[in-house]
Amino acid sequence: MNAINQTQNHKVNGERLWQSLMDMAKIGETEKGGVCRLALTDLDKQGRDLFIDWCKAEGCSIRIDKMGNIFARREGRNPDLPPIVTGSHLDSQPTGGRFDGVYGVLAGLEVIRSLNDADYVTEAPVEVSVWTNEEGSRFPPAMVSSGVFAKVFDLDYGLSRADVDGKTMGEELERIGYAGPDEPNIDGHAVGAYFEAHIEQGPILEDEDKTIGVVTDAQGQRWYEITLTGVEAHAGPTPMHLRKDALLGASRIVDAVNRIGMANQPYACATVGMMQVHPNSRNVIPGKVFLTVDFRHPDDDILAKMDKELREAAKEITEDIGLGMDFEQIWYYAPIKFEESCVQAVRDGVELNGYSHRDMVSGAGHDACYLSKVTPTGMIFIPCIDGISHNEVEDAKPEWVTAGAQVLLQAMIAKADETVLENTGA
Ligand code: HGY
Ligand code: MN
Ligand code: MN
Repeated sequence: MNAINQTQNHKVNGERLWQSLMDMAKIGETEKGGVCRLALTDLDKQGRDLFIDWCKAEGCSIRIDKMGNIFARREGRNPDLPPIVTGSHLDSQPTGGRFDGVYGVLAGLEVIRSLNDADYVTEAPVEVSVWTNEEGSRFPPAMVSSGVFAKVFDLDYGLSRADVDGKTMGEELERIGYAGPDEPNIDGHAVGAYFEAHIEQGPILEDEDKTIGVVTDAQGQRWYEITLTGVEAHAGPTPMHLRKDALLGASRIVDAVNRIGMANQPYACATVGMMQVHPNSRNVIPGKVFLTVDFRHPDDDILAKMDKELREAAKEITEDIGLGMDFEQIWYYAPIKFEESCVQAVRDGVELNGYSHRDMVSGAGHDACYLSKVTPTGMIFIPCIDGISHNEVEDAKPEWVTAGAQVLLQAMIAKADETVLENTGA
């Protein structure tokens, strides 16, 4: 009997998980039924505190590292084995939903609760992690703390990430009391394997009426910050041909970004999500515009081609109008392939429960993308209603929430017991 079959008697409690999701959603809840819990705000602290209280009630020990990453640990029979870790993030977008990130954290807590219900001790320890600032909304880039843990970024880089008001992650971690003592990297904290459960944040699973996405890959990303400088001038007396209108330049770049996305179909994603116009006064020709670009593609060569096309377009546009330009790529990671034994553990868990499923490439970035650089990693997707996410209406069905946690429980036990099952030839 292989490892996953040993787990078939263990069941999660879907109602309990759903209730925890709804309780957590009260923290930072918005009028439209979503959440706004930006990284390292007081509301993020409240969510972290609640999660830690729930974990302590389950007998977990708690570790916090210098990036504020939280690890709730349930001991196994063999403390010398590296823990099998699951988790995600508690920070949200400004108009975020009740499931993005939170689902993976609380599905992990449900694994702990279910193991306690069954009074079952795994061979390896099990941990649930909360990664600081996954969204990269308040402090760009995204996934910065799992990136420090995976040694993609150094600690100083991580702590120095600043928001639009100049507040750094380091300062805000101190302020909310989550600047932990532990080294925030894989060297100081071995991980045997990592699983992350997450809503798909797109329409495929629901469209195909599939309950689980077995995530095999994640697309790569490139993020840019562009500042265009023209000449502020009076909107009345300044003739059109003498203007150096920074917003005209920005609008042409927005159109170029969209054209590059459309020209690299299928799969390319191209978004300008943030723009600041200065002085933003209706009768002043804008002298300065800041905008962001988010490119994604599962093929690294095409992502590089999109990068080249953007640089050429921006250069041509700014020369034509006579604008200054500061163009910076602030973040890049190549497409990710998740590790076969973890993907198989997810697939086995799905088949053991008879859930409908399909393989998927993740369109979104997740902390699992960086964990995959330092430990065997797999992801489990569940559908979300109309595929909508990063939106206050984000929603999921209780049966999907339960199914994803059930697969996570079985994959975690299979991995945590792998050594003992191998020795007994199970
Ligand atoms: O942008 C992303 O893919 C993720 O939501 N941070
Ligand atoms: Mn997320
Ligand atoms: Mn997100």
